[in-house]
Amino acid sequence: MKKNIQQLVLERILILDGAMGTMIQQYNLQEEDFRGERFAHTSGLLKGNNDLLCLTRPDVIQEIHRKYLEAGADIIETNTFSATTISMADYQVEASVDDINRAAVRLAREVADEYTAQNPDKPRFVAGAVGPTNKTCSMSPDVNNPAYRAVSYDELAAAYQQQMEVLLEEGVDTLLIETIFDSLNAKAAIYAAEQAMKRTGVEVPLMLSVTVSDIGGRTLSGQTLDAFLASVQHAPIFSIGLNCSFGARQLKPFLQQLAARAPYYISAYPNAGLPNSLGQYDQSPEDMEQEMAEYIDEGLVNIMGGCCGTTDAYIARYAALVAGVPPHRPAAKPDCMWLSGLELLEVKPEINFVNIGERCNVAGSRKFLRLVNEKKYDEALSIARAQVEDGALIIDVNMDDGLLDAREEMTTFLNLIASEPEIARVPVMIDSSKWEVIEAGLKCLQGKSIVNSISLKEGEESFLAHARSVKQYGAAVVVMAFDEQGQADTAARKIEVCERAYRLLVDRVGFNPHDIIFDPNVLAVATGIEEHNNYAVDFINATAWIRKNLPGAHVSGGVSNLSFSFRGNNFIREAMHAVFLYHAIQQGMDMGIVNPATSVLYTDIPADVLERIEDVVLNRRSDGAERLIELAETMKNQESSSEPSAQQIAQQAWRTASVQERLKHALVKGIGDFLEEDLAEALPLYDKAVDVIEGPLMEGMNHVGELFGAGKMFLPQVVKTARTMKRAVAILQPVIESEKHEGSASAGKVLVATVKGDVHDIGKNIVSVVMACNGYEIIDLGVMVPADKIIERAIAEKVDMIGLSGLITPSLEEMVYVATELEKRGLDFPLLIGGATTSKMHTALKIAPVYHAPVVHLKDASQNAGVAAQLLQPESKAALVAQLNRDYEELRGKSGLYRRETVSLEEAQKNKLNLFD
Ligand code: THG
Repeated sequence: MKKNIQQLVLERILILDGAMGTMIQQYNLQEEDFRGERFAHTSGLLKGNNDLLCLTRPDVIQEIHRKYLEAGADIIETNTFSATTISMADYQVEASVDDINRAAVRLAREVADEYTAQNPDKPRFVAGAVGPTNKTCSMSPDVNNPAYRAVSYDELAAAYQQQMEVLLEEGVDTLLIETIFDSLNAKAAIYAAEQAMKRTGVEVPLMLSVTVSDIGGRTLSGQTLDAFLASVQHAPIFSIGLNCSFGARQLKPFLQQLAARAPYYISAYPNAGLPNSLGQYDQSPEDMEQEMAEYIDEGLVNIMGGCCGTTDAYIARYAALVAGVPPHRPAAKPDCMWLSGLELLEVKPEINFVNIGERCNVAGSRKFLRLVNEKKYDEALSIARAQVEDGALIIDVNMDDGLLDAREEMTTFLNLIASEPEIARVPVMIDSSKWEVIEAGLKCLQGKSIVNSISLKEGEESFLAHARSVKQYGAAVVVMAFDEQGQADTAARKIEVCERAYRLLVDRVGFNPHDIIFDPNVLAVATGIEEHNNYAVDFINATAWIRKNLPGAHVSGGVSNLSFSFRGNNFIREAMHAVFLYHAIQQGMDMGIVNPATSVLYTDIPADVLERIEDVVLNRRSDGAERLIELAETMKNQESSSEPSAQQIAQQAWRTASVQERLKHALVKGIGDFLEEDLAEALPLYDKAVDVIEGPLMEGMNHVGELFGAGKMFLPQVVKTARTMKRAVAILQPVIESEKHEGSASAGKVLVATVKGDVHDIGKNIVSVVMACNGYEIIDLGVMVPADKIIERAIAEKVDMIGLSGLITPSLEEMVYVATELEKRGLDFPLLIGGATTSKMHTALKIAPVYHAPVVHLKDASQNAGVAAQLLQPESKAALVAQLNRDYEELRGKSGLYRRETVSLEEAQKNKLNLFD
């Protein structure tokens, strides 16, 4: 029995063919060859339309296939990269796409089967090649009209489906959606593939191959590879990989990134090196072979071939390379929700709460409604941008208004967002009660978004249909606790509806449980109607039950609904939200639609106010509502008189505290407005500017850590404080510079960088400041710095040592990698290791052993200057190294113990967010 691709890929690395274009060039074909008889009278030039050769020079195409099979290719690609009506329209031959695809498969199939027959132990396969087309679905080709699109999702999907149906009918073994440069195009192609498989009844594995467009490793449409993985997560993917872009060497870091995260087989078919000044690829087969060998050695690939510039001479070298080598083992499936905009958002348990910005909602903001009505989209976009700046991890967009064409407005606004990288960074929640508006939104977003919402309101049939559709578009979903009887208001009803919806989604639709978000209805309390008094408690109780009993599912809600009765009194409203979240998050509410600009923290609420609010939210006394209204009235009266309001008092009181307290407060609350004046006041009180950082600013940051650990702050608020810290350090920087001894020689040269994969730099910046203060010359490479760049600069600048920083756990691996690379290249820069996730134990066990030069772990910024000084003098350096060796030996001896400790260390890290990377 001939083995299929799924069986063979388990056994060995499969070989894909090389470029079609490079091979065709060798035949020196002329315009007449491309035209043949069939297109003799077609207007315009046809030379260069390679896919046409399937009809006009089938002999050439088949010979090329044969050469690749002869070279050992297991899989050959049909010559159909551009065979869609969209790409062929440029040549006015779109009427021939069916014939091209049909002929292309027959040519490939025939020779592949011939080779299989010769040697049934090495079966050959045909991949139906599907290119990206020449149009992009998530960007505007018109600079003056960013909402414009040259092609729609529906047009693309239809064109792809037409091509794929023919490919499937003619018997390809797999569909290869390749050279993906826009994830929305790719999603349309995936959608089309599923439709085509349904229509033809032929199911084949789906292969995807992305091309990265810059050295940052993003697609042309701006997504990171991690974000792309989220975008296509819904598809039944066999393999994913990279092609084109660069040569094998330059592609490697991105392939590593992909292989580490993608739960699929991995493919790679790079170009033959980088193009020379003439745009030709001239890397030799030998050189490419060597670079591809690294992929194999590092266990990165399952399928490998070649793109631009490669020929059968390149592919012929692969067979010996892959012989007997174990293929890549796919990464585990994610056990959390993945969402994406341009970047990935992993909703992991460590993120205790994901806040979704509520302000781009025509029903929830008068201002937004007015701006959309007046078509002032720039200002409307500013609302979105402000929310992201304020820490919203997702933004909700709602255009449901009786006087608006919601569908059109949704499309326009989402298209506009796509061209604003600071906004498009985050995933979108498409909020509408009209299905056609949701569907229109889904067709605009390249990331993995959230549909808000579906429900059982109209019964099971329409619920299932909508859920299936959401799944096919590749989105997560909010399920409102509604059913045929209406809105669930008691805990029991909420639980009943959510459980029923969960079973339908998981059992009947096959929905990924991590992609389900229940909304048990946040309803207004203290309305004066007694039946409403227990609404918040019911929500919180239902939340606890859902999180315990419906594995994987999340809980969210529209938090501002809670306080509708207190419209006009924002302090009370925000305080109610803070109280509600404080209790609901403890019971497992892990997402919420909120105003991200809210500034009231649970801990800010004066005790008397807190008591009355908790009475209401937790329904602790029957007169709770009255008493809160009473309190709100007095606050309102104050507001309406010329006296400052209680809210203003609460907000301004801190300005009368000592300067140290003010600085601390500003940090904790993320208020940047008074930094200039407060820092100016603080400076004379300290010896050196850097002491202000090490004193009150640090204290503030430590307090943030405590609040976060206690669940009294959530991540975006922490991010806001971090941003304030950065601003404070930036204000102090010039003072620190001027305090350095003028003209004195530099004590030494230190290169600092936050390692690849990590964007945190507050700690690194503080270290830089402290060291600069001590007379060191700092070369700061910033964040996300790959090993290569660190090493190149260290050599070029002849630095005395390298400081590596990182806040997140994967940075530990990356630091080991940097050390390994330093060792490989025979270098001996001492390494300073610092950051929240680093530890002396990890340094002793993992980093120091791979590198012969000194590797020193520093637990905080204050240690750096001293250690650096020691490293610069031979005697003290020797003493330090001896001490390090003793310490590390001792730690390694304890490593049995360490294994136990790592668990608790990791646990500890989960609960603590140390800001000093
Ligand atoms: N669940 C889900 N989606 C939702 C909700 C929900 N989407 C909409 C809404 N509820 C959540 N969004 C908001 C947005 C704003 C307000 C309340 C909920 C709000 N706005 C001010 C008001 O009405 O007083 C308007 C202030 C202004 O005009 O600026 O309170 O529950 N899944």
